[in-house]
Amino acid sequence: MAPVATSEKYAAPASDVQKYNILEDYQGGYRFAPIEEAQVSRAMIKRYFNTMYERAVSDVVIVGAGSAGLSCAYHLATTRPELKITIIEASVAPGGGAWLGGQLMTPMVIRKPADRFLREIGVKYEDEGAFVVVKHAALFTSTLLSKVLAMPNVVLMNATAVEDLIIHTDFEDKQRVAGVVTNWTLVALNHDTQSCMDPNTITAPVIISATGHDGPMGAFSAKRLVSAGLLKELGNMRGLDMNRAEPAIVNGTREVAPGLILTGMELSEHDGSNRMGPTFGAMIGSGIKAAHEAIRILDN
Ligand code: 48N
Repeated sequence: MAPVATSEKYAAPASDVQKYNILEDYQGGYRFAPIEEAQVSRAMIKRYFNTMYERAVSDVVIVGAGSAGLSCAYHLATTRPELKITIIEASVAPGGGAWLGGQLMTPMVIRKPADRFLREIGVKYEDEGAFVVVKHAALFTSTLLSKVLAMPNVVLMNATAVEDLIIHTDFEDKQRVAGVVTNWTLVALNHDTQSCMDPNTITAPVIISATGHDGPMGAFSAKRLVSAGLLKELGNMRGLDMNRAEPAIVNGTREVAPGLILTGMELSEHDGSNRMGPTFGAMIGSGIKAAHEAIRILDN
């Protein structure tokens, strides 16, 4: 196969895409199309910083790409494909706590009626009556993640931490969450080791925070509401009670401060609701409810 001139866009037209047969190519000495290093860097730089520029003003920012944040993003992006949805995830690897079921065991339990969502995104499961079991939590999370990332109106900025909220005060002294303050996570974790490393901002009329229950970076927005004087104190997540916890989280998903919706386990820290342990139906239901809350706010 003659080398492709570097100026040409090397993308085999769909009709030519055939199964790779490395042995066939290998006979003549396996070759890639030639490239200059600068082309690789510029391909990344152009796209990444264009996205940052374009998403400096988003319609909805979702903080946290765990099961609640991703379920919310999926439902919002499919329901309202015109919305510019920007997901900020502190870890390099999105997915939060949904890569395993519980105690490092891999199957994932999802109580009905949340199994409807599995059928919607095409994840197979075993039906156990009151609940279903996905053979590996990573099957759920990777499928959901792939669907969310394939949506043209969704952008994921991972390895990026929300390190503050933008809170505007109007002339009547009313406060509203109006965006997020971000930094690359490695920068956010090293403010004490380097001189000032000022952050970036993303403004949006609706922020949905899904940063999980308490932990090094967890319950971020709930805690910030307290330190910013918008919430008197945290309710603090209570002990495990599956039957109380799951409906409380789904039914409690709401706009907790003007412009800020809490979803998933972050809500348990805000409200003081119970935890449910290794069952994930409420994360799906809460994420979907948060999407509806966001639409309600945007449409009013
Ligand atoms: O998976 P999590 O932690 O949070 P949820 O609410 O999506 O799902 C919770 C669920 O996994 C459980 O905890 C289960 C049901 N167990 C309950 C129980 O009883 O123990 O995802 C939160 C995501 C993570 O990926 C974090 O990295 C990210 O949020 N994150 C942030 N991203 C950006 N900026 C931040 N400040 C930040 N803080 C957390």
